[in-house]
Amino acid sequence: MSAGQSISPELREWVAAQLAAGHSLASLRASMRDAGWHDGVADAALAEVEKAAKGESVAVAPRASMPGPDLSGSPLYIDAAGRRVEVLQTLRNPRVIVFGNLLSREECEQLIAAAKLRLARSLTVETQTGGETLNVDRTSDGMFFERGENAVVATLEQRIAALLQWPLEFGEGLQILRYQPGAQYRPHYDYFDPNEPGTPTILRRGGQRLATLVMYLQEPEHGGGTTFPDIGLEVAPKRGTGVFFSYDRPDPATRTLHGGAPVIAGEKWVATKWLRERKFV
Ligand code: PD2
Ligand code: ZN
Repeated sequence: MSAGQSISPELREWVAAQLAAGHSLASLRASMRDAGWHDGVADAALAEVEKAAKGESVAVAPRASMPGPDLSGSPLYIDAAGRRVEVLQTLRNPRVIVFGNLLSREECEQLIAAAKLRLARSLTVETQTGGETLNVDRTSDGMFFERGENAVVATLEQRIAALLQWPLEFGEGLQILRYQPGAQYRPHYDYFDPNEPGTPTILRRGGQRLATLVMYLQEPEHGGGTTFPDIGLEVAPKRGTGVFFSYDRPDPATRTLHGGAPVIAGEKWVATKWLRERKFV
């Protein structure tokens, strides 16, 4: 088998889903080649899944747990690595939680100041290939911090891991976005679409995304709420607060479609933390 590529559980699942959806082996092989998979790996994955379909059952590990705060006892506050985070709103299905006092004013300002030096027009992960491209649906500017890149990022990541009861290493690097007037992020899902040929490549870095925490670092004067069209919810982008939502499968049935409404006046800054199934490398 070619160096650096192997049949991951994600690739196996993707191939099985495509075959179940009626795609031919030839079209799958072509999609996999376009997405950068070597022929040997593609053929081995196709053969393996075909074999499984004929007799042996393919074990799909159940998701043991999901990220999220401990809401037992309906707490108004949660001590997260020394910060008293407020629980302001909770929704069970889909799971959406609005937190207050998640970041101090100083932390928001420090994140913005450090991010400003590296801002560029936002890219999104391109699920056709697993690479990154400019996306017309997202007109903000952005950047990523490495995990633990500086003191404020490291502190915040420890807080998030404690609050959401999910290992720090399972989190992607923190993303910072700036929306100027007119900028928006059209409604989308944060999970990676299992039907896209680039998805197995993306999933090799830590599996699926399971949850999102959007934190508001600077509030605009008007507009810029985070919207959830399927459930008629709009979260106001108040500095220091954040909205958490989780999705236990990569499927629209999770009703986690969400977007950033256009900023009407002022500038909106957010930090986003995505949580994966496994260690994000
Ligand atoms: O900035 C937002 O409100 C927003 C909305 C939807 C951010 C994201 N998605 C994201 O970073 O995924
Ligand atoms: Zn999003």
